[in-house]
Amino acid sequence: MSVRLSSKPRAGRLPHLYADGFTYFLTARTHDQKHYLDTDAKKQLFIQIWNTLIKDYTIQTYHWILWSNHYHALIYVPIGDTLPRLINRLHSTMTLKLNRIDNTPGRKIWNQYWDHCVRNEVDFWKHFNYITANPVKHQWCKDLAIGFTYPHSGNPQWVQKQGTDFLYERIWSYPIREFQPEENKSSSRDITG
Ligand code: NI
Repeated sequence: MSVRLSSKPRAGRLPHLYADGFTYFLTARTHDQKHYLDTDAKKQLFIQIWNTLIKDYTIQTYHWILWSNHYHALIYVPIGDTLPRLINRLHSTMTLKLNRIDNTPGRKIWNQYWDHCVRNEVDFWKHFNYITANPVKHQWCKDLAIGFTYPHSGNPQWVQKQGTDFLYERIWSYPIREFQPEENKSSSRDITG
């Protein structure tokens, strides 16, 4: 396994280490958690850019969910270095496009992002389930079954591929209670754009 520096260390900043061939759980928020992605069209734009970039970097998406003010993704990253590049390009492109749409040049859209290197199967499924159940957590719905239909996520795709029983079984096997990655800021990165 090779480990790379994601960027040259700069004064006052620690170098970030990203290992090759690992699964990462990613969370990023908008600046001040404002609802900048508040329409379906803006969310579609994000998804379009995301799909293009992950193809470029041969990154694989296991699960994802997009809200108007943040997103989560569980991804496989063959070359660790490409993770910060993906986020930089995603965020800068979205910033440019949203500011063009809203006629707000120079507006800051994104804040920090958090990444977590998934270490084992239990960790993987807990993060997977965290995304699956996210529509309930964020009170989009009360019932998990309705959460499976949240359109801006991998949920409908997983339902189509494996069925709802599979998603229930995963949650039952790897409960997400007391698991709150969004509050773990130990690995947060500052990012511009
Ligand atoms: Ni969330």
